[in-house]
Amino acid sequence: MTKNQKLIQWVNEWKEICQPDSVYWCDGSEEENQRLLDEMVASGAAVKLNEKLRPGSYYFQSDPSDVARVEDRTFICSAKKEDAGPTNNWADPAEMKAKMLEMYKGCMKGRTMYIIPFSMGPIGSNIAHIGVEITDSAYVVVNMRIMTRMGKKVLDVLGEGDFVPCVHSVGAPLAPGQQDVKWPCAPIEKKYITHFPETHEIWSFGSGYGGNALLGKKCFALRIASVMAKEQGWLAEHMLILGLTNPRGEKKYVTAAFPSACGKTNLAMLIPTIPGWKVECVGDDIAWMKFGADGRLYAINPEAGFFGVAPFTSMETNPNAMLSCRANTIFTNVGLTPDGDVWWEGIGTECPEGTITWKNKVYDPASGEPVAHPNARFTAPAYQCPAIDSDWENPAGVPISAFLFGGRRPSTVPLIHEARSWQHGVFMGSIVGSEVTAAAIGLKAGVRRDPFAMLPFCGYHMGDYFAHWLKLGKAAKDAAKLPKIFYVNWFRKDNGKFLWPGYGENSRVLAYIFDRCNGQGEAVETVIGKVPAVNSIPTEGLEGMDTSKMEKVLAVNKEEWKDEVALIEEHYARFGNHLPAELSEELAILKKNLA
Ligand code: SAT
Ligand code: MN
Repeated sequence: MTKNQKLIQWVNEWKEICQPDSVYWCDGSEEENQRLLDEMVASGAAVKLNEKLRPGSYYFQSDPSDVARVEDRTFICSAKKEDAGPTNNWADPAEMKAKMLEMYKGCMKGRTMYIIPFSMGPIGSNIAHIGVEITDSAYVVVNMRIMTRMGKKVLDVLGEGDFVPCVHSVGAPLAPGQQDVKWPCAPIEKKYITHFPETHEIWSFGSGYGGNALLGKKCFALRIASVMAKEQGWLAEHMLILGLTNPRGEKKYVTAAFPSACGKTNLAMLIPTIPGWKVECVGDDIAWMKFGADGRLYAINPEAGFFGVAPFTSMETNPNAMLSCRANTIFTNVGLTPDGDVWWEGIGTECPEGTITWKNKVYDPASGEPVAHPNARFTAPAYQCPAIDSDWENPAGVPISAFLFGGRRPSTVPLIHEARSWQHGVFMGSIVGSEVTAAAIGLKAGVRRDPFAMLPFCGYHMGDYFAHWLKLGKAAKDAAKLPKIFYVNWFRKDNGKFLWPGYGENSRVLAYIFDRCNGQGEAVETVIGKVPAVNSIPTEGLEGMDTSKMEKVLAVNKEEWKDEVALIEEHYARFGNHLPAELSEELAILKKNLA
């Protein structure tokens, strides 16, 4: 197994606290995986899907109270409150540990404690890091096996080395003889997703769903990794990574950060509409980046699978995602059809009669309730994606030529604009935001700022995070080798109608970005940065697009940007004296340009 004393001792400590019936070290093998799945089918926790329609795939329904990440139960427990910053929930680490230790006491009674050694990133990559998750959920084990590299091979490379300890319990001990439920979890007020940034620890209690429970993803690869990245001079970002090849066979990689509901997974797996271009996927959610010996930034996808939103994924919107989950996939909270396949809203077919909803009822169209929960997910191995990049597991990573930021903005923000400098690009990242409707998430309607799309994922003070980005740019051996920074907006509207078709047509914007990175493509200086000359984005074959529409989608309206400045000032006020002077300077430049 392992000779790692820290690991052995840590597991023993938690065994004493949680009092499981048994402790099981996961080896990551096919046999182990199949046994756990068979056990869950036998217990009623899972349904095996039709082997002909959906080979090797399983179906789960969560408890109706446990369906998504719980941001208001998520904490950054830094020693000083100030270090968590205004965008995180903070709690005192000693108090939080004392409270949670009480909850962890005996929390695994009647259950197995699984030990999951996992690598975020290709095993042995110098950008990768190792974690070990303790959990009492077999569902977590089988998901972690898809989402990470997991098992014995990880212990082998870990040796006596260091790892990020991740503790997870569903918080539902079983009394002797007590029958388990299909999806054990604790009530909302007992759910805690906590991070201890100084000691790089993660403690999670009470939820079995997604990022609350699969601790390698948001908890480690973003919140704790962002802290490690600041300490060690690299980047842990909420970004997709894609490879772009032009008709001459030249290839470049770009990453992109968008708030949720902006089509990030769709962009990661996009099928270009412009002839001769190719997009390949390295990752759809997270990028870890370090400088290589040549002075360029290299990125790896720390994950090994996709934890994708199912509803409205279809052969129309994202065929590569549909094909990624054609087999060997875990489906959670979608519908189950009478022939043993899955169904969800927007899948592109009629709902078969007799389909079972995520709430385990026969679907009744008259009920007004959906078949799939809006946050229903598929967990699918990345290697099954037809567009997976040949270098997606390259331990050295892929060299990044451009960063894209974006949001959902019906007005103000043009289809694309380019930063004048790294500092200006950091300014762009810091003001990322999406328009939300009041109904959607119970927020005030308007622009919800989500800097670098990291709002729920930055493990420390967001102002210090901006400073880290600025510092990283200054640390570059050769500034000319830093990625160029662009801001895109696929969602601009005119008279209530989208001006840009989006989806595969976004390849036209990617082609322009590619050319800019080659010192080509035409840009004009505006008050907000460089905007393409109207004819420099290829629009041949794009129905309904003409010069006047292109002018509208690229327009920079000074009055709109004056309103935007007021909103940026309000946004920046939150960061107090942690806001880097360079960003105030960029805002001042924008104001001067608008005067
Ligand atoms: O549940 S996850 O955190 O993995 C996905 C998401 O909510 O972004
Ligand atoms: Mn994400």
